[in-house]
Amino acid sequence: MLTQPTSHLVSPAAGTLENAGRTYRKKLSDLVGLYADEAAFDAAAALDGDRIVYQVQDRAPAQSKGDLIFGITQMQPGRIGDEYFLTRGHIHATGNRPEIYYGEAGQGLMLMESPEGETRIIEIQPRVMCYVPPFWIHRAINVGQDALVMTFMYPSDSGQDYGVMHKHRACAATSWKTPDTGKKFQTRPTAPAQPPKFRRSMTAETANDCIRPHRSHRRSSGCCN
Ligand code: S6P
Ligand code: ZN
Repeated sequence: MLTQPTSHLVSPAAGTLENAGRTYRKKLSDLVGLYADEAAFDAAAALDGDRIVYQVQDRAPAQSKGDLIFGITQMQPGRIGDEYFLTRGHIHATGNRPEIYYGEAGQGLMLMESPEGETRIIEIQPRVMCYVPPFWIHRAINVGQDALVMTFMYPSDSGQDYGVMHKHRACAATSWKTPDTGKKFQTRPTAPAQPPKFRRSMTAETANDCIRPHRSHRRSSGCCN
């Protein structure tokens, strides 16, 4: 039987998608291990662990290969230590599945890391479309003062692998403020704890720069939302 066409009003101001199939939210307390400054995270989580960092609404008309999942991500502005609020980040479980993000409101970054450890950053703002190619780890960051709202769509059989962020540490996919230099963000050099098989090399320099102690042993984001 054919799936029926549907229409979905996007509200950039509210960060919502009309007639979405599901909504989930990530609170600060859900995001243990994401931020470099663990003391700042612990303090913020103790103070207001229920604070919503981001909300996702999406619609999956059918799970079958060949269909699409589409939706909206609304990220609140904020920082933990010097880092802006960010999403967990993932690679698609079916690695060769791409994704499109489209800026609706606010100012953000899409941080991407290739299987070779190359980092790319695309600035997101209203009406900017960002193509996340197959096999690239991706994570969004709200670097603005207001909510960052992006719509997205990707093949329905993509799936998400969140474990990749722990396994590969994905240090490159992190940003922080540098008020002294006037830069809005920087990225950390890629430096996995144990270089995954597909990485070519890791220098002592980049290894030393990977200062983030990961907590994958404390809690894993798993593959569920
Ligand atoms: C899924 C797509 C988005 C993200 C959402 C939250 O492939 O990229 O729906 O799930 O932006 O990010 P994350 O990393 O917490 O799933
Ligand atoms: Zn994705």
